[in-house]
Amino acid sequence: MIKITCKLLLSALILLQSTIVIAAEVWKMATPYRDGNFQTENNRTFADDIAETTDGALRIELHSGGSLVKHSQIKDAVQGGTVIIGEMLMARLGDEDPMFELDSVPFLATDYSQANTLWLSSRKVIERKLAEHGLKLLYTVPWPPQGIYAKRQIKTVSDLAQSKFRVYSPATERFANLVNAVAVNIPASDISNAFISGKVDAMISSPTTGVDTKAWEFVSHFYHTQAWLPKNIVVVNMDAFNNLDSGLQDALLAAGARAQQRGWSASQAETENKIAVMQKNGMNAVIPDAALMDSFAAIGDILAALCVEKTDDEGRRVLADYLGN
Ligand code: PCA
Repeated sequence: MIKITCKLLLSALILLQSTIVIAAEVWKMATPYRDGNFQTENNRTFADDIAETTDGALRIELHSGGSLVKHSQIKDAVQGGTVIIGEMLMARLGDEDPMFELDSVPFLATDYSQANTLWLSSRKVIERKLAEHGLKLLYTVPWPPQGIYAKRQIKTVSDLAQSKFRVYSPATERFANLVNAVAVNIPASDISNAFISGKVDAMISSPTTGVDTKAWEFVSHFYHTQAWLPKNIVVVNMDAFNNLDSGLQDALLAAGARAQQRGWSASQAETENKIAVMQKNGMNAVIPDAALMDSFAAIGDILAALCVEKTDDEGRRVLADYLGN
């Protein structure tokens, strides 16, 4: 009798164990940008990669365009664990720590090579600071360089005075204030409506976002100022990450590393392609002349000084390391 009970117990345990192994972990992933955008598509490939390399033991379900959680709430949702994994623009967190908006200081890092050097100088500190917020960083991907969109010709940045300037981060809001524009915070998904309804009439963003929003339907000029390359980050709730077995943790980190590499290449390929699309659609997409660049650089100097003042010793060390490279 005892033997039979024992056997039953054993087979029940084996059954239970195998159910545990078979049960896949499914994570919802909140992302802010639209389908088709290179950041979203890179996230989708990342999700496919994870499903494949873990044989379906970990699956990520992508919810794009802020459909699961609005961009402004993704950080808190992942930190609090209501959503396990999410993407956001790092510079949005600039008010929490200036280190998060180092990549949005005008003319500090203006091409992919400089952006990469800045990333290498700041990576460890950023990873640690995100961990202090309960977030494990998986990968980061820059947007193409930022340029000015306007409804008419801009000779210097002071021509933006009194404009209703769409902003997407504390750093872009500071830029708007410095040029005496009215800063209006609008998520990427609402840009087109905001221009068409007259809520905004100028902005700074990448050629990618210009094409995503069909900028030719509401502005005539794009100035390729190449002012900075802000980065998106993909983070996972730290407890959820720690609760994975080490095999799945490794798979997640490896897929993250591949996503980072793929994302940087995709981003780099975007700039020329998307400028060409804007031109084909009749936009005046141009390299700005010295007067515009000089006026922008003067504002950039004020913002860079502000950044040095706001950051702590660790931030200043990161900056010194970057500038020394
Ligand atoms: N596009 C995003 C962030 C930076 C960019 O190029 C946006 O405009 O919201």
